[in-house]
Amino acid sequence: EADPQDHRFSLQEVLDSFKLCLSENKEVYLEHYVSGWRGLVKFLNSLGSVFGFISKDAVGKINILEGYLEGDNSSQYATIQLMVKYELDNQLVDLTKRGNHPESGCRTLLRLHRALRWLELFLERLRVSGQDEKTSVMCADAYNQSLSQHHPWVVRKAAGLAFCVLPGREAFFQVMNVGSAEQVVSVLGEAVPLISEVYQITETLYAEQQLLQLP
Ligand code: 1PX
Repeated sequence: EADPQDHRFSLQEVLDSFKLCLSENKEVYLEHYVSGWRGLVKFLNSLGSVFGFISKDAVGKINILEGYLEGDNSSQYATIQLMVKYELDNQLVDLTKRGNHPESGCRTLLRLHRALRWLELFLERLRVSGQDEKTSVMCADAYNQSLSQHHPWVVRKAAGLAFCVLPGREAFFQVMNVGSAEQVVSVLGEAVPLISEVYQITETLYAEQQLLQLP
């Protein structure tokens, strides 16, 4: 029997993963990046089946990356920096159109990376929000400022509908499992800069290698 605790989301757990993500010389450990996302998916799953299509896509991508981490070339996937170099050096990335490598680590991670920007914006909005603000509006604003530009109309529409059934701010804070609203705000204050740093490092790396538009 699986421990039910294991299915319970804790924002602290996600925070811990993102803390472990950065090496001393600011490389991003893929293992902890992926486990941060696993934690976030737990949260999403605890919000109900309406979010199933989002969590399914995220899990698919997490599983692809985990496959590389456990595969024959796992040492090449220890950090995002190594992964990018390894896949590019070995022509394992479809650069301009989808071809032989539709599941490259580079293109798969890029999708999560774009979603991480949404997360950063959303969590910052939550952090500074007042009691009466709607999570659905904060979530939609963050999405429209970031991830939505990479999604076709149907996905934007479906996402918009899902946002409408998000629980209110208070219930949302409870699902985070870190205690009082003040404690949530304080953990967010720690989480947002960390997520932001991981995002920026990845963004710079992808920009340098011209990988930001991978198909
Ligand atoms: C403490 C609060 C934390 C809240 C955590 C919520 C975690 C959300 C995880 C979202 C992960 C989304 C990954 C999306 C990746 C993606 O853009 N995929 C698309 C492109 O992939 P492809 O392989 O086709 O190139 C794909 O088409 C996506 C389909 C699913 C719809 C994605 C909608 C994303 C909305 C993000 C907001 C989630 C709302 C959660 C509310 C809390």
